[in-house]
Amino acid sequence: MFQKILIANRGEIAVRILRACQEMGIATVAVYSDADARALHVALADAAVHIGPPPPRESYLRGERILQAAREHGCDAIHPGYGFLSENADFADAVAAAGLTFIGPRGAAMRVMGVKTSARAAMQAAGVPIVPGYQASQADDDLLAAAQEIGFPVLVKATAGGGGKGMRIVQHPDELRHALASARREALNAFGDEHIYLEKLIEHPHHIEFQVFADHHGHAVHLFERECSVQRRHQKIIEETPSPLLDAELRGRMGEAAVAAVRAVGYTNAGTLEFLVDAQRAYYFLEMNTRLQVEHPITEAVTGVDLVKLQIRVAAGEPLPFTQTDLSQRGHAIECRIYAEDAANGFLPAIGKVLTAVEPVGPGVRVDAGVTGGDEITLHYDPMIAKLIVLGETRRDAIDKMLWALRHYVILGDVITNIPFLRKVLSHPRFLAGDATTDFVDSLPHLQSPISQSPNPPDLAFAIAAIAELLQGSAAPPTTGAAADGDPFSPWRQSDGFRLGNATGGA
Ligand code: MV4
Repeated sequence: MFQKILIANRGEIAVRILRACQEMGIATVAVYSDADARALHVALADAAVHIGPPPPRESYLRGERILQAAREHGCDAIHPGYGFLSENADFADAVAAAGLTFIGPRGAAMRVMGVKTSARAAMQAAGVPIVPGYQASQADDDLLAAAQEIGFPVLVKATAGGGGKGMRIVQHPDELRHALASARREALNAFGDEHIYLEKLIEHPHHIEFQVFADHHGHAVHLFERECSVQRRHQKIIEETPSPLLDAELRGRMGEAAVAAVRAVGYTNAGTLEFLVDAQRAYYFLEMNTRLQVEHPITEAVTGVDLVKLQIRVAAGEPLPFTQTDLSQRGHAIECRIYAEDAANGFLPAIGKVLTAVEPVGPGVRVDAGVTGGDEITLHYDPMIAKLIVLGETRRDAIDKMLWALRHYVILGDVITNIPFLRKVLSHPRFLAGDATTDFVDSLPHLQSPISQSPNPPDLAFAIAAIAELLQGSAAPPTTGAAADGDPFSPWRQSDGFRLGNATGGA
């Protein structure tokens, strides 16, 4: 097993990974930018290395600098978290070349999946259903002929794509040339690669992904699905498992396809197969994410598997401790992403300082937060404040528990949160019926109209308690001194009741 792991990330996921390391008795090294000198992940790590100014290009994306920090601190592995360097094949290869372990798949597997057309080809060869499409030629005339063959509407996609960039819906043959030109421009700008391909447009799909895991001994399993259809502009908002759309038979077939995909590319460690599922419940491979995902806790909740510990164990060469038949889904889990954004104002980031956060606590409630009282949400990074995860016996039970938890999550400060918006979505008849597709949030403009930000009576009680703490003068951490230096023993970092705003957030 590893002795010391460098965590090449920030925020809640860095804290999540630190926890797993601490439980396993593995020493930790954090990295941080100027913006994060006083962040929770820095305070909790055994050591921390400053890697540059706030912009990611100058800090969290500096692979060479981070690798150097790992070497200097005698780390034997690097966990990349999600985002930043997590799907950078060259970084994974560089870590391995330096004699350290990258906690994730090999660079080669990332490259196959990173190029969307090679992923489609690999999946087709493995017998995984892909969306009908065309990727043989870049010539406009060939693409037009192919689009006629596929049938309109078609979707133009970027070969190097992801996140919807370089994507164009084309309803009619006359629009294709123009769409090709603008998709190429956008793809070149975003990815430095203007290659495009065509797919048939799947209308009103569900977005359902499968968690997969493979070890270095030829074993591969799936850990069931996550329903991620509630999203806005390719930003997921609510995820749940099991998916209300799948029955045991379809779940079994999709899970088998996901495992076949993993085997076909010699994949190791944690990964996610994204599928679109249409109204007829036909499923199509969309893309593979070669990393741990933001929404991994709902899978942990229903399977009882700690995915981060498993990533570490598998990377260290241990075999998977279970087979497919050992795994099952128990209960129903939902995650809400708590963002500092203003739903009533076009979902603009509403950043600022979090004075005090009072997290909901109770059976089946988990908060993964990287931000605590006194921390600033800045424009440099994702404005996610925390992930709220609940586990209920049934879907209805989980929804009720989530609504309870959202009512009892108090975040005081300069930030506006999407909590009122989340409550509206969770109470909406279409969500309650399990009918939400990827266009659900955008199709309901009234959800985005002004929503009351006023807290309910239970919140008010928390707010008064928090203000009482502020009046005692204990809530604002010093801007210099122990906490500013990231001292983990600073009383400002204690969670034993010295601070009302529990700094530890966890499971
Ligand atoms: C699609 C699609 C419909 N048909 N492909 C969006 C991001 C990119 N990774 C793939 N995306 C889509 N591809 C076909 N052939 C609809 C989407 C899509 C979507 C997919 C998953 C989750 C949310 C989405 C929101 C809008 C569009």
